[in-house]
Amino acid sequence: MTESLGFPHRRFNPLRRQWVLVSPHRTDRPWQGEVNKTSGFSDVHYDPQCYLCPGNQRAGGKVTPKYESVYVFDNDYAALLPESPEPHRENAPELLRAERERGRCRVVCFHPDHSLTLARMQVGDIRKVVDAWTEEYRTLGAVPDFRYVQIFENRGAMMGASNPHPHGQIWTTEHVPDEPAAETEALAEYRASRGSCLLCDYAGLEAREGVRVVEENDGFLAVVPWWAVWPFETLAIAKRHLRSLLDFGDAERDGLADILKQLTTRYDNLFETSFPYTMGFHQAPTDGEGHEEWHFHAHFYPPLLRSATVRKYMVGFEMLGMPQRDITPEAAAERLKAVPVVHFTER
Ligand code: H2U
Ligand code: ZN
Repeated sequence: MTESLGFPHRRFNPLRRQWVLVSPHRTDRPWQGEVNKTSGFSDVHYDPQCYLCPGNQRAGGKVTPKYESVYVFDNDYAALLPESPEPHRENAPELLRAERERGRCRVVCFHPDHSLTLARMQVGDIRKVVDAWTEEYRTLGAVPDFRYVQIFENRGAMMGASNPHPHGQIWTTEHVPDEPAAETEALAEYRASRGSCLLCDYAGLEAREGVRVVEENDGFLAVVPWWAVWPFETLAIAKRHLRSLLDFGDAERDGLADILKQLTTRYDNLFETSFPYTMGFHQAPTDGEGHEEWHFHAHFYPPLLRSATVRKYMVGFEMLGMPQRDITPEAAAERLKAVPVVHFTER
């Protein structure tokens, strides 16, 4: 790392094609290594009030069955519906545009045990979740009207998760949403102009430089990306050029399960708390095109900055100008690498 990167500068995100302002001097203060007073974990394995625990009542009189590993159901409060009429207004002005958006929302319970999280689950059980995600991507993506399948997890109240029970969501839409649409354009343009894949090239670079690498296994490389916006943001990149979950072999499914376990464990260990985040996969749209340019990856966007309670706010300049971060991605990677690999609740 050159010393000049210790001063304010901006870095380019070639995947999203936007800049991030880096202000490293703002958190030059020594690291306190603060840990949380309570772990944020419950040891309640079954909560009679939880609508995701096996055998319990959900909204609208539905019952969550007594499932034993992974359970997927249609969201009772779905943001998208399979049928929705074309919004139509007589003489609608060009500046007041609307379009129909059809889709389907699913909820994925990762495990029947209420007290678990990805970080505290066995890799073999996370592998079952990977298999379920793959089947959901396959079947939802096969519907001709659905062009994108967004798999994600909101973890922790700070990120708006409504329930601590280990679960994620899948939203499928008629149009490719803005984030993956922007990435599709960047990946396609890079491939057209250089004849190689942006993320294959980037993963190679990160492996050589090493300073931003947090975790690695046979299938995946996890880094705090050069262009990270959130303090401890990470990007897990498939080592092979895999367009989507459907291109995964057995080893890569295991590799994804393992990298999720390792990353979430490092996050929890950082402030000895159940670390909040939004995590999700970006992969090829399901619009019937080949999408050779697509390269599967997972984004982790965690809000915490200095402790279990002090978070980064994306306000002011970030909302009106551009994203900004205080610690360098290299410093964040170093901290994530420095924590033990065993979960703090098991030590
Ligand atoms: P989040 O914790 O990420 O919000 O996901 C939980 C989802 O579960 C949420 O989208 C749904 C909510 O709509 N839900 C049901 O489908 N049925 C219920 O009985 C309660 C909540
Ligand atoms: Zn529960």
